[in-house]
This record gives sequence, C-alpha cells and structure tokens, in this order.
Amino acid sequence: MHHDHVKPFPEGFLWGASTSAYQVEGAWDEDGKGMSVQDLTEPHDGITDFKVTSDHYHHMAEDVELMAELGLKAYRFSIAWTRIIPEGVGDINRKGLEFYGDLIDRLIAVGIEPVVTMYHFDLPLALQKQGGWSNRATIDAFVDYSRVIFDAFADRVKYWLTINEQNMMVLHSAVLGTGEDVSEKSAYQQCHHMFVASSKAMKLLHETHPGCKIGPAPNIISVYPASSKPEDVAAANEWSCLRNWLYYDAYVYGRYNPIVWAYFEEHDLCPTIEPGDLEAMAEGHPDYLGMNYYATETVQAPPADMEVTSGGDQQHTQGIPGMYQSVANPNLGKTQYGWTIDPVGIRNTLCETASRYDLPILITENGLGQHDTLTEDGKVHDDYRIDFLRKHYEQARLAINDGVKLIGFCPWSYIDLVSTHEGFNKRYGFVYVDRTEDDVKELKRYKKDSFDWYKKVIATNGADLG
Ligand code: BGP
Repeated sequence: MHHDHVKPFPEGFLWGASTSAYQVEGAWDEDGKGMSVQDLTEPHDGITDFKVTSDHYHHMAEDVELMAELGLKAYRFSIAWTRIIPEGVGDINRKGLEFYGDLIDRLIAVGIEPVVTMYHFDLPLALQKQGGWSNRATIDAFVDYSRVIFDAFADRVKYWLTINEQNMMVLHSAVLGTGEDVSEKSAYQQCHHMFVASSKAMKLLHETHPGCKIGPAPNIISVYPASSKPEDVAAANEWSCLRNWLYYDAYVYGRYNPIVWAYFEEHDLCPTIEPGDLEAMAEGHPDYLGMNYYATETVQAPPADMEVTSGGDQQHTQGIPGMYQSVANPNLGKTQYGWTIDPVGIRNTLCETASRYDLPILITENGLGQHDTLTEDGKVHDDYRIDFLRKHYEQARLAINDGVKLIGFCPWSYIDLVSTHEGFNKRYGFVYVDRTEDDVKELKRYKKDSFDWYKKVIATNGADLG
C-alpha cells in the first residue's frame, strides 16, 4: 500500500549485525573446545576450511572496539556448543564460559545488546557420531546445554535465538555440513526432534528467566508464482508451506502445518511422534520471530517429467517433482553467486509473516556476498553493498508503515567470515579481513566504505539512508 507520510524507524530500533561461531571464531581446537561437525570440513576446490576463519577468538577485543566505533545497538553472534560442552553432553569447559562471558561484558560496556544464537550449524561431533538429530537423546542434550548457557548468561543477555535456519538444515543437509546427506524421511524426523528441543528450550528460559525473550531464526522468503495461472499459485503456496510455514507454525502454534502434513502422508515422510512431543511443542512460545532473508524464489507448476539434478543451496532449489519447479524471475537481478536481489521482497516477506503470526520480528540476517578488493591505501569501496542494504532498509521501513512490528535489523555479516560452502572470498562484512582462501596472512581488519555508511545510518536512527 502507498503511505503519504512514511514514519521513521522506531526509537530503540536494534541496528545490529550478525556472525556465527564456526564461521568467524577460528581457534577450532583451542582452550578445551570439542569438535563440531563443521570441523570435519577440509579445504576443497580452492575453498578454505573453518579452522582459522577470521580468528575472532583471538581478535575479540579489537572486533568489539570496532563495533563500538560503528555504533552498533545489537550484535547477533552464536555460542559454539562445543566450547561450552566439548562432547555435547557432560563436562563443562570453564574457558568457553569465560570467552563468551567476556564478549558479553565488553558488548554491554559499550552499549551493545547481545543477541545470542544458541546453535548455528555446528552440532557437537560426539553427538553426530551417535546419530545427531536422528537420535532423540540430542533433544535432552540441547535442553541441558540450554540450561548451562541460560544460567551463565541470561542475567545479561535478554535476546535469545534457538536454532539457526532449521529449515535450511532440513532441506540442504549436505551443503550446510551437517554431517551427512540424509534421506528426506530422516531429515523430517530430525526436524521433529529439533522442534521438540527448541520448544523445551523456550519454555525453560521463560520459567527460569522471565525477563528474557527467545525466538527461532529460520530462513524465510516470499515465494512468487511465475504467472497468474492457478496451478502456479498452488505451486508457490505449497512450496512456501514446506520451506517457510512448517517452521513458524510449529514454533508459534506448536502444531504441524496441515498442507505439509498431507505431503508427509502422501510420501511416507511422517515423523514418529512420541507421547508428550506435541504437548512440549505446544508449551514453547516464541516472544519474537528471527528471520533470515536474502532472496525470493519464483516457481511454477512442475512438468510431469521434471527431473532434479542438484539439491541447490539456501536460496537456490530446482524444485520438487509433483509440487513445484523453480524458474528465473525476469524482474530481478542476481548477485555474483546467483542469488536473486529483491529488496521489495523483504517487505512482502515481512508483511506475509506479520499477517500470519502478529509477533515482533527481528531481521537476523540479510546481506550481499561478493568479492571485495582492498586498495593499496587500505580501502574497500563496496558501494554495491551499500546500495543493496540501503534498498532493503527502505523496504523494511515501508513494512513498518504497513504494520509490521519490526524491532531490529542485523545484516549478515558484521565482519568478513567464511561462507557456509563458498569460502572466504564471498564476503559480506562491514569490516574487511585481510586473508585469502589459503593464506591467512595477519588477518588485519580494515573498515569498508559500508562501515562509514552504516555508522551514519545508525547515528541518525535510519533517517539518513543516503
Ligand atoms: C545463511 C546462514 C549463514 C550465512 C548466510 C550466507 O543461510 O545462516 O550462516 O552463511 O546464509 O550464506 P553463505 O555463507 O552460503 O553465502
């Protein structure tokens, strides 16, 4: 809808930035940290592993100083489960608690709200060896881990996020390094266990720390029909149910989406549900919804002889025979890595989500992955990133005017880090880290042009997006 007078961003808006532990910290085997499934990744096809990354573990004080200079109001980071409980269950690693305690204290000292993701793609390897999320014991392990980190940090951390992109782990287990390319049937069983685990964690936090807020962080996007053909609209609706609403419906309403459940029945994918599981799901309620948004998808009804030759990645799928087929959207450009660029799509996605759930929403990720060039005088002229983010902020502000309770926006990423499967050269940060795929050099930090731009945006509470 058109707004004659566009209201500004609300006071207290959480101007943030995001990272995740395994992609930014490095120090993969230091100070008592156990191994996660990500630590199995080897360098391949000229792409680095996750052992050093941006070495935030050893540059944490410097990185927080730069955050303070940027003026961040919030910093979304994840806790590596294996730094806290190296084997996934059992002994607690005091040094891991100290590292995150120190980070949280430093953030608070400079007025930055910590937003903590409890688990971001880095399941402890010891749990994976016992079946990972296919094993119901992982539910209890996650709840025990939750109790440890709530007890340690919930006196200072108000905003929590349970599981990052559960939907992408279920749909793209191979790409996201979750250990194995699982069958669809077992992926949905794992998914069910994650629903129960995250619901129990939400309930636990509410019982033990009533002042805190907790929510999920799936990857949510509008799915457009390729045409006004009713069959294309049905394809878009069904894919959206399977990739988006299955997750928010389970987190918010504690139940399975009926369209998805029918798909499960049709394809013999129904998870085994033990007594008490649905009650647990119904008892965990998010206070807000995290949302990772990068790109929209456009789909049509699938041809009868449709073949799928690759699993795709977070923003790329070929389709599901009998449900939908992805097609290019002629109205949208693409990034260097083939993801569509759709700023209006963030407004569409926010409005669709708000009208379904009417909860506060925090954008937990959004950004542009692109090669950057460090000039001889130590600059990075990333006007393409500024343009990308500006357009998304403009649309987010319009979404607020449409009625969305948007409480903050945390672009991916605060600092350059290793992409999930496309290496270090796919950069997202406001801060450049000087290293290549195979040479970590000195990991010196440089402020990109987008750093100065974002600093001004934050200082004006979004009034100056220029
Ligand atoms: C999301 C993940 C992040 C992040 C981002 C960019 O799916 O939550 O961890 O990496 O996408 O994706 P990529 O690194 O594949 O470019």
